[in-house]
Amino acid sequence: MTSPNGHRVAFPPDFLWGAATAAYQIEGGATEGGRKPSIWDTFSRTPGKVKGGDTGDVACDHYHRAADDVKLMAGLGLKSYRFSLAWPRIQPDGRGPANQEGLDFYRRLVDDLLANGIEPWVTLYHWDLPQTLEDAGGWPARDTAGRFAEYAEIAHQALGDRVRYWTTFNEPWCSAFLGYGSGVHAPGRSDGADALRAAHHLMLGHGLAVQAMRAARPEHSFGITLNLYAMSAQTDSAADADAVRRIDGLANRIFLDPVLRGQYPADVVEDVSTVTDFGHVRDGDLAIISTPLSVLGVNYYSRYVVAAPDGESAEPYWRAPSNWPGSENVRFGDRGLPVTDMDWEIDAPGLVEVLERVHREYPAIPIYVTENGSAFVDTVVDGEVDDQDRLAYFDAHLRACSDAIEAGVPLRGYFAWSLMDNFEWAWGYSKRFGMIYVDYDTQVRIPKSSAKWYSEVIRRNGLSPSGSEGQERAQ
Ligand code: IFM
Repeated sequence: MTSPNGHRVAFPPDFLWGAATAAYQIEGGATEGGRKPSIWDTFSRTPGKVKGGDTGDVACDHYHRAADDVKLMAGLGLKSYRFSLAWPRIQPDGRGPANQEGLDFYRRLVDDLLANGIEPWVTLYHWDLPQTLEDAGGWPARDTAGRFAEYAEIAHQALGDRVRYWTTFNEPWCSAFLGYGSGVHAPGRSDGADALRAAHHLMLGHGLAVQAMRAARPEHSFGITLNLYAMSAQTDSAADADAVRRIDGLANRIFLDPVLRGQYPADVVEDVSTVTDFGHVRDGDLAIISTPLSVLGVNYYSRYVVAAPDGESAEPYWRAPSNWPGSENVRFGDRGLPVTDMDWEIDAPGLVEVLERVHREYPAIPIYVTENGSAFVDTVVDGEVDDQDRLAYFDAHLRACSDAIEAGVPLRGYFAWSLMDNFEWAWGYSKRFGMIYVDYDTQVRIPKSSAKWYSEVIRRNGLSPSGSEGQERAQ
């Protein structure tokens, strides 16, 4: 149950307040410092793949403005900053020696964060596979898992004296199913069997990397970030309930079960049996994949409302390029709730459901919300951006976090997505998720009302009645 909006909410004293970004979405400097192309460079430069032909070549120019961006973070009072390392900056060909210039960039960033009292939280992979590894087969190829573990070791060795929090992957579902299933993300391939192979090798790379890093520094925190969805059936029919089971299996349990229980869900294996026989899974893989973790990162944005295939279709499930191999013609609906600029329904109670579910069904593990946020159309008026819609979204979801904590979920921190507007993948720069507005022509940054409000939330370690931090600060 979500608390009625409006009461005062206090968070635990050591709650970690942060904001998140990802390398390709903000850095730019695509050809600088020895960086070579990733699959997102190739994909975004391919006509028709990204809205408006946008690329991450310049993005928020964070590569040149990192020091100023850290000052902005410090001004907001962030306790932690979650960012990703660009594999093609650190190991430009995805194998072989490290690129010192790439490591130096991150070392400077980390030093700056620490000097400002901000805990660096590193994600090793946020979708930017070195193109050379994609050319060698990409994530459907088993070797990529080993390459990832090698890269993780290099990065951890170089930054492990300064960084304590290590996340292997951000949202491997997207890498596997958007990248190799429907192909709407890089590298733009569409084959259900490849998507399932990719998912397995991403998890294998995760397990191998955690083992390698933990062997070097067992005191560090190691985790993975999954994008998890609340699930509802469109109607109370048995067919819709089965459709929910299928999508829950392919969106949530296909990662949660192997990583936290060491097994694939039997019903999912059955659902995808027309697509793959899981011949790519070798003895011992699941033991590696389920290497114990210190934390689980949960990214939450919305709920899937799911309905069975249309009764008129001859074949209940058919094979086609899709995010949902084996369940291609499941239908997605809505609950008539207000939506963000992504058309995603705003469903804060869904976050409580997700957090409680993970805590109930999987082994006890500390949880962090590593992403949560919303895109809205922003306008600059007299040099200010008054994004009350985004502020309200954060307020509702933070109240949901508090409800989850009250219900006993070991939720230890929250990272707003995103620190600043950035390259929203196939949507290019057309969607703004930031608490800080970025003028892409001038690279001027403007903290929006939501940023000022969040800063107060952090300062008070809680929420005031009816989100009044925002009103107080915005006046
Ligand atoms: O921008 C993305 C981010 O890279 C991964 N999680 C979802 C965000 C919003 O779509």
